[in-house]
Amino acid sequence: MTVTGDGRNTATSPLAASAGLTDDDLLAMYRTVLLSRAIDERMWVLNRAGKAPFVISGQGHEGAQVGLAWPLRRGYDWIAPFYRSITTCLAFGMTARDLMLAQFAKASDVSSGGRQMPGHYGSMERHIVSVSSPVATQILHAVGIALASRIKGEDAVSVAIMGEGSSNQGDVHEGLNFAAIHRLPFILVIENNGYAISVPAEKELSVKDVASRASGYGVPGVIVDGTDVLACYRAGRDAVERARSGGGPTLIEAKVTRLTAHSSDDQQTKYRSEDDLAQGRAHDPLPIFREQLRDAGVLTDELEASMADEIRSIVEDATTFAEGEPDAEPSTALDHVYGDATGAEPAPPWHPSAGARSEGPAA
Ligand SMILES: Cc1ncc(C[n+]2csc(CCOP(=O)(O)OP(=O)(O)O)c2C)c(N)n1
Ligand SMILES: [Mg+2]
Repeated sequence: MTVTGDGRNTATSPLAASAGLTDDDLLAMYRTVLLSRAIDERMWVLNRAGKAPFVISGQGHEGAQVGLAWPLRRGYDWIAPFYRSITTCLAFGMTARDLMLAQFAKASDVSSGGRQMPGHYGSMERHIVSVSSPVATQILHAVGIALASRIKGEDAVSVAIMGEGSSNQGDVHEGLNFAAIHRLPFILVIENNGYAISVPAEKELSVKDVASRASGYGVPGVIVDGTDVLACYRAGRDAVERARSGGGPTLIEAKVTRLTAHSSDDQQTKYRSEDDLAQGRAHDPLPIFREQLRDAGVLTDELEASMADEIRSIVEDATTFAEGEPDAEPSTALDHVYGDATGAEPAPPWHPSAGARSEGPAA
């Protein structure tokens, strides 16, 4: 292992080299997966303790999310994520505090000032489009952003991310067709976990793979194993290069597993067999990635211990910090829902242009 003065590991194991990465990159990806899992698990504890009203989880999707997000340029490219995109948002620069502020719906929540449902992350500064509750609408936002990138002469890539159930919405046909015709710098990521709430994939789709639909738009459709982080990284990297260089859109379908119920309001043992649940657990990307890094000699006992300590303290800090932040003022509940009569409504408090705004429009 080659460690620089600032602690960076610049070594390149055969595993890292096979993806054009360094061991440091692999460790940073693994750390992101660990952090995402730890935050997610904490959210469930908070829910069961009566402190968080609703949790929607990314557990089981982390490997695909980290691999696919890694090749993007943070704060330059754009993502239009969905409610399971916790690892994607972390990989794209959101912090544990940001995610917890959203979970507790606090006034200082960067995603929406506590106005969105939990799990609906967003950050203007980081180019993360706020999650829309009606599924699949984000493809239209992302394709519009890709068109804007083209018109402005930039080379920013725009990515829409959703589940396989959502991929059946009409918006997806319109978005992908438009993006394909105009060869926009756009990527559609489908995280296929085999369920849309309680509906199994065979009752959502008449085909086995969502990616097979890509040919109907004349774009590449790529299927990737969501437990294989580096395969996801390569698929993401190829699609980003293609989009950035004018080659047009790609549809990537990552086969993942949903380790939790659909949300904290669901009980999946009502509709999934014990065998199905066990198969899902066997496809947990976290231990699979961990074993891969250990076998490659990239992850050592010492590194694991120090990462575990670091992550524990980050999650503690984020929880304590977010819980202690003030709730939004009830008098601001209707801000940004309707414009005021003068049209002079100030920017929302989480908007970078809002500055030192302290009070909402007159009621
Ligand atoms: C337009 C619309 N229809 C229905 C819903 C209710 N709903 C929320 S999540 C969901 C399931 C989506 O399944 P999938 O796209 O496979 O994503 P997953 O939750 O499995 O990750 C549904 C039907 C919604 N939010 N929006
Ligand atoms: Mg699904």
